[in-house]
Amino acid sequence: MHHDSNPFRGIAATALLLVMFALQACDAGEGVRPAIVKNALVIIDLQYDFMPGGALPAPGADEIVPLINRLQGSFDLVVATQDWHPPGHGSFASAHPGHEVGDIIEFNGLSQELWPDHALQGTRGADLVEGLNTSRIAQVFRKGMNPAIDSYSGFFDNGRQGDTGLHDYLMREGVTEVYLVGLALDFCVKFSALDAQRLGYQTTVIVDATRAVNLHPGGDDAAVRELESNGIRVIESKKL
Ligand code: VGL
Ligand code: ZN
Repeated sequence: MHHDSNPFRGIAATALLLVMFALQACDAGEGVRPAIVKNALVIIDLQYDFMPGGALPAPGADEIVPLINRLQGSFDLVVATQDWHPPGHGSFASAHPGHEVGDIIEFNGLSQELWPDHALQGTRGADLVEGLNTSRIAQVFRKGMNPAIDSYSGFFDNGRQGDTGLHDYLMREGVTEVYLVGLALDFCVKFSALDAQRLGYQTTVIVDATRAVNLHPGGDDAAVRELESNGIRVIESKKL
């Protein structure tokens, strides 16, 4: 009998193909990475006022700039946020006579920590630091323009009324994974990461590329615990 005339060969080949097809279908199931993953590096508030010597410094913030420049090359897309307050912004202690920096007040129905004047539109303190390589930054999303509400997250204001357009932009670009770096870990990085996670992005904070203001001692450790307990990955850049 000739090989080619063996009918079992054809049946075996068909069965094998069916098994392979079934395995592939399983692969596409839940819990498996989608075939197309696009990641974005979101650089939060890398501005002079959050640098040592600035109005609201995060100690060591200058040290993360070269690292953030190096990291950019590992991502499909790079975007940034910029805190951008008008004079007399409601988050400034100076806008609330009788109160001082660090006080927590109720402001338009929300709990508001009071800050020194910072990130004033058009001032050098609000500029992104010159050491930051901006050649790959596709867009800068400004926040904190509404004097009646603060905006820690790069996605939404603190009352989740207004949004910056960052989510729409990332969706349009097909981004599924968000990596966050910048300032400050215990405020704008943390709240941006929590929103990214809630919005459905696979979310990672690269912790050595952040610094905290630590207005409350231990703010950085508390922030890391809160991020991790919300399912957000907190990694060191060397793990990338
Ligand atoms: C920030 C407090 C007030 C930040 C901005 O960038 O983390 N923190 N405004
Ligand atoms: Zn601010």
